Amino acid sequence: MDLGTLKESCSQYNNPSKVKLTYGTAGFRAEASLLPSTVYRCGLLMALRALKTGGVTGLVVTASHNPVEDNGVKLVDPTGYMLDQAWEAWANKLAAADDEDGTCAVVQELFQVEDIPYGSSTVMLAHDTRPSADALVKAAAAGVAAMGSLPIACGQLTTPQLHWMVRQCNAGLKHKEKAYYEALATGYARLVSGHPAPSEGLIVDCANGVGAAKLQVLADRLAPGLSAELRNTGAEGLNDCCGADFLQKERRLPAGFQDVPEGARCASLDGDADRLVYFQRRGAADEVHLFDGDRIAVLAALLVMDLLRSLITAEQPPPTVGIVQTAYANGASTAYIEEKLKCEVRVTPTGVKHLHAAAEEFDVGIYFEANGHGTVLFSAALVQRLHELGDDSGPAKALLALVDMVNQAVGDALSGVLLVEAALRRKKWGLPEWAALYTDLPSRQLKVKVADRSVVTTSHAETRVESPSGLQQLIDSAVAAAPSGRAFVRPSGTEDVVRVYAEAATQSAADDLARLVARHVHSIAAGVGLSP
Ligand code: 16G
Ligand code: MG
Repeated sequence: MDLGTLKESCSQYNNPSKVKLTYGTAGFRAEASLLPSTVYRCGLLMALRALKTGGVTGLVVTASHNPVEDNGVKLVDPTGYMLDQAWEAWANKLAAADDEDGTCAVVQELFQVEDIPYGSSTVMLAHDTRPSADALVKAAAAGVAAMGSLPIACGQLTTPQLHWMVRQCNAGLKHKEKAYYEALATGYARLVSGHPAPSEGLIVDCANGVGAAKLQVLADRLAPGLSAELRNTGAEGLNDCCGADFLQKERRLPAGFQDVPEGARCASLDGDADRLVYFQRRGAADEVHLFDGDRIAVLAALLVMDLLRSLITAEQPPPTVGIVQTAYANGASTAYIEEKLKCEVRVTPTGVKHLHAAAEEFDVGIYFEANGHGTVLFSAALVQRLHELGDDSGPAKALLALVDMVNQAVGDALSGVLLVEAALRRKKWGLPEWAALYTDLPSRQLKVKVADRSVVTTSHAETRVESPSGLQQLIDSAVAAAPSGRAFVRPSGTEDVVRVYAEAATQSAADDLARLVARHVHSIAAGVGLSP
């Protein structure tokens, strides 16, 4: 590495705004004009990460479900998972460097502390549909190139597609975008073969995001096996009154859905297609019945357990199945999983990296956040066993089809659609049967603006407040007074707010509980951390 050349390159991407961005729940996210220096430095970082690991890494320029003016980066390790958490501190340190000297100093420190070999590596780059993408991808590529490494521009992709491609590439498997569709489509076809398609097609809200074009390719590939009508597929209006995040937070019909009939089976992706929810119009107004990530997890568990039940042989221990949720999971879903499915539930802090890690501890780890991000992971040992059972076993073949169809790197709305459609089809179910599994407890989410959200710290997978002192006791007494009440608060990792979640036996009790807890957060946290 030539320090002079590196310094020259870094000086092109200094941070004139002096706004210091930090790695949030899933990477960096901010108003797009603030991002070039951070994205450039993420290019440096991922080239170094690739050198350190000896694999290919990835970087996606996206701000997911945020408004179109924002952008961000998501970073992909050679496993296809998110960047190793231990390296988030390096990402922050690089992002905080004042100028080219500061940036070069962090790079040198990284080489030394992480004992990184000199050489050349490869970083795959992708982006969503935002107008700010081109300049930011250029910044990322410049960062990779400044380390003497090779940036590979993969163009517009959904976030999960790039995760999938990086994973496949490092496993020495077919990893082009075409191979992605091939894997998902053939997996789906094998899984539903012999199970007739429902008479009604699916209507999908694509959030005017990158998922629209990609789902269209998949649907064309599967036609007539998957009948899907795509809406909100435009170049304008990204995440604007549409998309999975809108559905989950607002619980009302997205733009462009006013004419759908009451019973129609609808789904919604977010802007970078790593979240999925299903929904159904309810009543005349724009109210919806939401089928969130918790419900998708339950459906996935039913499918997996049905197949495993017919697979299990006496001589071998049964595969372990676990469902991983966060505190946001509706209490009714948790009760259903534990009491009816008799399946183990793990609760982790919010953020895919936490859920994913916990899911890896099972032979089949099903993880979903209520917001619709999740997937089903299969252990290498189970996959090997399924291959051994091979062609003689229908359930083994179906499970292997599931392994191909369900993105093993990260939650993926496109493979999620196929998962839900296949599970419903195999059970001959429509939305009513799926809805009837359990009834969600009424819930409410609020956000509270405070001077500094970091004054709120939590423990026990975000279910208890550690500081400011006294806040947890107030939450406890508010919860005790609400019928079937539960509430928690946590600082957001993506917005400058503290989030409040409450659920209770009735909607008005959940609303009251959320409001009361929000007031407590406001009064206790507002003064903490403010200079006198
Ligand atoms: C990010 C996370 C998502 C989490 C959300 C929470 C990933 C890939 N995405 O979107 O898992 O639910 O942040 O946002 O990890 P919050 O911290 O603002 O509540
Ligand atoms: Mg997203």
